[in-house]
Amino acid sequence: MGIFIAKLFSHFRHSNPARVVMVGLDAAGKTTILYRAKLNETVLSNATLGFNVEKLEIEGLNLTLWDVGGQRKLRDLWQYYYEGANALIYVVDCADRNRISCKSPERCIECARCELANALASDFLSTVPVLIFANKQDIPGSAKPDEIAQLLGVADFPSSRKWHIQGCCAVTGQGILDGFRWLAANIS
Ligand code: G3D
Ligand code: MG
Repeated sequence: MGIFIAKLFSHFRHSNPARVVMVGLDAAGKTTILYRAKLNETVLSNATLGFNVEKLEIEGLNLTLWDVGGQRKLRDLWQYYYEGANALIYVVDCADRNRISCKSPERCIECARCELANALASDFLSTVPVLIFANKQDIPGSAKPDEIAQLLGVADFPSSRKWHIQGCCAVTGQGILDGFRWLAANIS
């Protein structure tokens, strides 16, 4: 009986890949992360004007990873990708200190902190785990994951929210697999 259930479960895992949506400001490194995870290569990317999507298998987790363009005029479109999402990946350029947090009491449409808050306000994302890639750790002076936690205000997340900040460098791949391991362990 146990073996039957395990087979059934693995069948469903195989046939129903998790839907993972990846957003973040333009030039944060989303497309570089997508192809690092898919091909283990650095792929030269132009600004993503729509989206890129790839099927991946990482740590036994089958997923469809949507990399959605992050330019300002495209961010209103992020909400259309959230329905049915099983997880959100949010990518931050830790070297671009001017755009991490605006410190304004109002939500702006310029900084990573406010755009993350806008995203997490979606009903479709209310219960999904959030993996934050603190990218570009190779650049001297970039904010470390602890500082990113503070700048993004993760302490204000509801206690029910599963979240993790993973320092990484998409061009070398450092930290990327660790991030997806956390996702595989926390996605339902
Ligand atoms: P986006 O998809 O979020 O818009 P991209 O971002 O993946 O297109 O990356 C934007 C630029 O940042 C690219 O450089 C890319 O090589 C670079 N980049 C991505 N990740 C890292 C990283 O971890 N470290 C460093 N140093 N650079 C990174 P170009 O020059 O092609 O614009
Ligand atoms: Mg891109």
